[in-house]
Amino acid sequence: MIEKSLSLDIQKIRSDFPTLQQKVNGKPLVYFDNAATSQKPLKVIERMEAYYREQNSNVHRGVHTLSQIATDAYENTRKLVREFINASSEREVIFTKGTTEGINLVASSFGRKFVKEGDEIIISTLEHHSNIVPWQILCEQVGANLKVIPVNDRGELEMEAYAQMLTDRTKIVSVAYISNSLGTINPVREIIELAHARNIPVMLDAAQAVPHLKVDVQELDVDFIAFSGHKMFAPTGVGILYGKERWLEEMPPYMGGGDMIDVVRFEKTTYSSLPHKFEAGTPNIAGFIGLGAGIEYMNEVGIEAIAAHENALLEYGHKVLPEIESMRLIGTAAKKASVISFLLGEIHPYDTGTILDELGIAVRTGHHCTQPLMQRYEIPGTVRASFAFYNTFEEIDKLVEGLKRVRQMF
Ligand code: 7TS
Repeated sequence: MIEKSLSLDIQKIRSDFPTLQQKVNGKPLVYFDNAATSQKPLKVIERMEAYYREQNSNVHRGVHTLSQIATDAYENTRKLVREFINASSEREVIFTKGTTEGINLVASSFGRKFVKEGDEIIISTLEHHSNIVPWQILCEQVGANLKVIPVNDRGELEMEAYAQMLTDRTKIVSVAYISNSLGTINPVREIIELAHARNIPVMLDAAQAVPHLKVDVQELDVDFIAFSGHKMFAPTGVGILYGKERWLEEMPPYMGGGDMIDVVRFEKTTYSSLPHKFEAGTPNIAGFIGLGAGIEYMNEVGIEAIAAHENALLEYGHKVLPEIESMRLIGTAAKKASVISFLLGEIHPYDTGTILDELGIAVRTGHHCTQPLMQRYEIPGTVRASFAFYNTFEEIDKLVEGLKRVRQMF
């Protein structure tokens, strides 16, 4: 078995995740919905509980001891994130609610400052709705136009079309690093180089990338990235927007309120310096402390080992799933990560998902918040199995058995 050749001690890792220990519908849980949200290790759960039990206090606001402890723990996450993505400064690490808020922040704030009537914004066909709708709202507000990079039948971006789309009117390019529906790893270096040749900034939706591969913002030379804590073994409701300081300095605040101000006067208010200029109001303190613990956990396992194990799972899945009768893979790009989307003959994805659930196998079914992509393939949705480093080859075998059962029932 391929697993034996890998360095990860999967059984030890699995024992760190309480949710993975349970039975669902009388069967040991096979959790293949990691692209929607990942499970949380004890380290994250216990760290958040410790904050609420022993340290609960607001941040940045008190001279008292607990507030200082809470602030230090909270700000320590910013340091961990900076190191994790290799940002050059903590000023470039903005705390958000998640990927969705990060993209909305850039569309709203960058958009207000830099996007005017007749300008163009480039996205792609395979975007999650959260990297489509904020740009559509901006375009409607200012009279700008949205351009969409097409995808080929395998689920890869058509790069020649992209190169031709870039014009002097293009103000920003925003694309997914990895597609949540197909698993395609987009050629982001090339996308960034082509845009930068015309001084156009690039935003990457890195929600599906950060949990699976090393993202180094300086090496990529990317202008903005957004990602979510809950897909990287940390809690929901916390996320990160990275932005190059030169852009963030020029951009106006997104939300007004406490913490983001310097001096408030009715005549004129001045704002905090970065990163707090973009962080109004009391944040999800326990959540960010949990995010720090999640990053520490990923660092302990090692992103290279994570990627190697998940690639082996993906390779195995791509080998055994097509052996099932009438299996149609949706998304067969040359470069993929952690996601296998498929349809089984004419069987509706929802029916497949329901039967798999009875067998304790959790997959996601539907359009995965990528309706235009489903339209591109003229399908209502897919069944999606998405892997994390705690998944095993045996679990993929169970999925295959489950799918054979589905076939028999229809
Ligand atoms: N971008 C991508 C590529 C995503 O996969 C998701 C969530 C988001 C943005 C939005 O992230 P949020 O944390 O702000 O909600 N993707 C999925 C999914 O594939 N199934 O459920 C959520």
